[in-house]
Amino acid sequence: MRREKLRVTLPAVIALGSNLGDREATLRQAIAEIDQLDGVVVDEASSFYETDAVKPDGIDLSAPAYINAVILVRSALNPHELLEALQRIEQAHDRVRVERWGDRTLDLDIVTFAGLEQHDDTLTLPHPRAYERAFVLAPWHEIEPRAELPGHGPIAPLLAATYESPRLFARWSS
Ligand code: A4P
Ligand code: MG
Repeated sequence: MRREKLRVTLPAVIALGSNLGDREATLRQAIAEIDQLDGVVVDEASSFYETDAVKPDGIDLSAPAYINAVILVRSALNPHELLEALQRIEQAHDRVRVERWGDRTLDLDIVTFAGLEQHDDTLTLPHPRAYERAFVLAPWHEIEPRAELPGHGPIAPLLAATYESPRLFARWSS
């Protein structure tokens, strides 16, 4: 008898960001930890991009720059379970929440989950600001150029309309 369990997985896009500590090492560890989650597989990871910190008032060149990346995953967890799992990984990396959009060792956001559009107290899908953020769209476009953001359409023109310029920092394989 085959003991293999059938499990339905759905595709999701996760954005990673860090602007404190060893940023690249933190993101590499976080990607490995996401891949080790029961019910989540990482299919693809973008390069690492260095990006100027965006604060509620705009770009803040006095804040430490971020390293950002995007990964494509398949998830047997539902969106809220995935969010909770990502928040546990953030906590394990000593994430401290002080101010909105404040500096952080690790930020993990669900950009899209299986094309869903939904909103409640803890989760908004797709991520409400992804459509205007080069630090999400540039790494995502690198690994999935024909992707679409639910409610906003193809990401290529969305990326072209942004003003920030993410700088290639390191290749995934380096
Ligand atoms: N939440 C709702 N929807 C989602 C979602 N799709 N994914 C809730 C993840 N979380 C979601 O997030 C606050 C709450 O959002 C969570 O408790 C969750 O229930 P948080 O991570 O605690 O705080 P935050 O990240 O400071 O807030 P926010 O508003 O999510 O910030 P953003 O929009 O993620 O922006 N500049 C550069 N260059 N690179 C960056 O990565 N990141 C931010 C954070 C600001 N500036 C940046 C970058
Ligand atoms: Mg966040």
